[in-house]
Amino acid sequence: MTHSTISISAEVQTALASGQGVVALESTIITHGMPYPTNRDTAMAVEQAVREAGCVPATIAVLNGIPTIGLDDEKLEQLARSDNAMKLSRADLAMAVSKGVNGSTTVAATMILAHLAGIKVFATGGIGGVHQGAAESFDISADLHELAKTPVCVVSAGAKAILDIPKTLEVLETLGVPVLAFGQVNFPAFWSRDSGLAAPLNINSVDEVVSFMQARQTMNIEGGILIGNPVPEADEIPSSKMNGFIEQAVTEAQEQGISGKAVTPWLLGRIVDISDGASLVTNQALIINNAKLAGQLASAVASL
Ligand code: PSU
Ligand code: MN
Repeated sequence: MTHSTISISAEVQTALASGQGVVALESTIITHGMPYPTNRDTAMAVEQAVREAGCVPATIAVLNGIPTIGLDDEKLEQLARSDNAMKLSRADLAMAVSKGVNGSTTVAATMILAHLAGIKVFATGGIGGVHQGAAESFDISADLHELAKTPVCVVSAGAKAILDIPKTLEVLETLGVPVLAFGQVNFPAFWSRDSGLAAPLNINSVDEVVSFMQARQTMNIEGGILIGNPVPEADEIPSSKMNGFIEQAVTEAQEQGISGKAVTPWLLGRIVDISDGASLVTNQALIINNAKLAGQLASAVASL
């Protein structure tokens, strides 16, 4: 079913038309964030968590050049097995379309397509941000600028500690992106609940987020919102433990000259190895946890 240039699954279209909650899900985590079959199993568990919250999941990717909103199990399986999908952000999204190839969408590209489809809430693991050593490398994810521009509420577990979290928060402030920690004072750090830094804003319930979104709307404030939802305590790896793994991976990446869009996938993969698989288990748990909250939020937004 096409909206001239994009394909929206029948289930997602029906949900949008009937006022049921829809949660957008990214696909770079599937193609570049986790190994097969953990990537497929996680993607399916995340979709299930959205359904249990009474919403319809809309995993987003570009398939044979067509931006596709809502993947069935067969397409999800194909994407999870593929090793040639382009990693697409704002800059390269249109190239996958014009070349007619497959691509997975990062937070930035998923926001663009979610907004095009009329989806307001999106669950991911962690956003891209300012990388360590950015003063030299200038490596700052396009996710941050997208949050400033595109009106989608992104539920994340914070920013990965492979990034420079203080600088990431500074850039988000400069860009006017609201950063809300959910249920705690500090901004979460992906695998760990606490980044050691207070979040700029705090909220304790889904209703509070909805009121905040409504207040922004009445003042015509453009752009998205970032929610930092801490990983459940039982699944976290404390930062004291995580920091050693991260330091080793970041040093190795610099030594090996890993650069550009390869940096995030490389570091994530290396940290899975160094942590003996523990980071992957936590990664799965936190994204499912985000899907649950995003589902509650999407239901509340849809019923307005
Ligand atoms: N979080 C994960 N795995 C990932 C990513 C985030 O656990 O693969 C992806 C997201 O798609 C995010 C992207 O948007 O990494 C950021 O990449 P870059 O730094 O190149 O913008
Ligand atoms: Mn980058």
